[in-house]
Amino acid sequence: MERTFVMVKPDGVQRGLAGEIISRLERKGLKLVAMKMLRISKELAEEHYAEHKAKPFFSSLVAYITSAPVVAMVVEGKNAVKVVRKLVGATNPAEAEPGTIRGDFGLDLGRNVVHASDSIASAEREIKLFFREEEILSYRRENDVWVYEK
Ligand code: IDP
Ligand code: MG
Repeated sequence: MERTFVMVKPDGVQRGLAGEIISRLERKGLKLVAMKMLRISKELAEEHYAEHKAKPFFSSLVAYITSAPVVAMVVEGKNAVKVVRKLVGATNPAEAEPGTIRGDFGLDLGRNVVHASDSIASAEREIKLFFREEEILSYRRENDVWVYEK
């Protein structure tokens, strides 16, 4: 099974959308295997968004993501990376399709409510940044026979 990293950003937590976002992941059939609430440090933010270091919005992005607590998760499922990116929607909430998290809950590029890994390699890197191996749970879900054909 594939794993991806999902995070309710500070605006999502402040606006009381953490439960709604977790609920959408659960309803899709995805399995939560790790979750924590934390206030991201400047160092962790810079590492997490390292690919954007040279971008003009980098310092405001770091300020945003460290401004208040976030809810970080590891989510597991068939094609989890791609499926979660679809649920999350386009980066700019103004362009994200209705029905997606960003399409339903955001208006501004700099306040787009949620993060999700964009590839399997990013997922592995981001999961390691936020979780120790022992914080990721391995457990059986009895209703998986109703989620997966095999
Ligand atoms: P993603 O979150 O959809 O993967 P990325 O291009 O990886 O999008 O950008 C990371 C985050 O940086 C975005 O989610 C958004 O919060 C922020 N961001 C991206 N582009 C801009 C911009 O042009 N202005 C302000 N913030 C931006
Ligand atoms: Mg990205």
